[in-house]
Amino acid sequence: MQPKAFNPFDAATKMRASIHPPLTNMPNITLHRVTLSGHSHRVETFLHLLGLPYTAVDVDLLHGAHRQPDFLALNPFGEVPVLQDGDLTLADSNAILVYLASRYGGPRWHVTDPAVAARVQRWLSVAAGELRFGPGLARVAVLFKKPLDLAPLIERSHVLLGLMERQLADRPFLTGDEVTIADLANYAYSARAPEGHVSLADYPNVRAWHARVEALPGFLPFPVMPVGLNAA
Ligand SMILES: N[C@@H](CCC(=O)N[C@@H](CS)C(=O)NCC(=O)O)C(=O)O
Repeated sequence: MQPKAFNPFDAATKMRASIHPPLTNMPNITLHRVTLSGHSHRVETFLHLLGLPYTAVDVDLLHGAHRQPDFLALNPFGEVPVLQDGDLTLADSNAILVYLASRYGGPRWHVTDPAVAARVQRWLSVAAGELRFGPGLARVAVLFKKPLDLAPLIERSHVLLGLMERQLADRPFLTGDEVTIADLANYAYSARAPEGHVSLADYPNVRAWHARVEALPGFLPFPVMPVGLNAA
């Protein structure tokens, strides 16, 4: 019997399938979210960019729905977003981004190069740290009239934005030439910094990066609120 001729296309298809198994069933995804939450937005916009269908459940934070036993069973931290994919329940926006990228993102979003993956992680940490407790918290203080001392939050936000400005001086996205989940994670709270009285006027590279993220096919806009520097 003749040995079967090597077909590079078959080999490549098999190799790809072993890394990214084809979706045999459409996923059954539910996103528990708040539309004004930047943490929710990063996940929801990624679902749109990936073209994944999902059911959205609005969690009524104002009336404490996130402290009820049914929600705490999904996330004991009592925070949105929470994503359910079939039997899997995941909390924490950045963890969800990592999951979606590796489960559904294909080579476009699933970073395998160790150095690039580390750079992505570094900026996910910034999103969970400096961004959340700088422009994120300043916005929360203004939008939800929280009794927080705004001045140090504004100061902290400008330190971060200055750093981002320099980072984006010679690259289109935070980690290099390609968009990654790190850009999605850092977008909403930096783009809406003016809602917390943090001006973006001195950060042209940051504003150009926002525009690049917004131009991604499928990008879901994050609401603009008439508060802070946006107030009439
Ligand atoms: N580490 C969490 C933080 C999420 C978070 O802070 N969510 C806010 C809304 S933006 C929340 O649910 N807060 C509940 C509360 O205020 O008690 C993540 O990345 O998902």
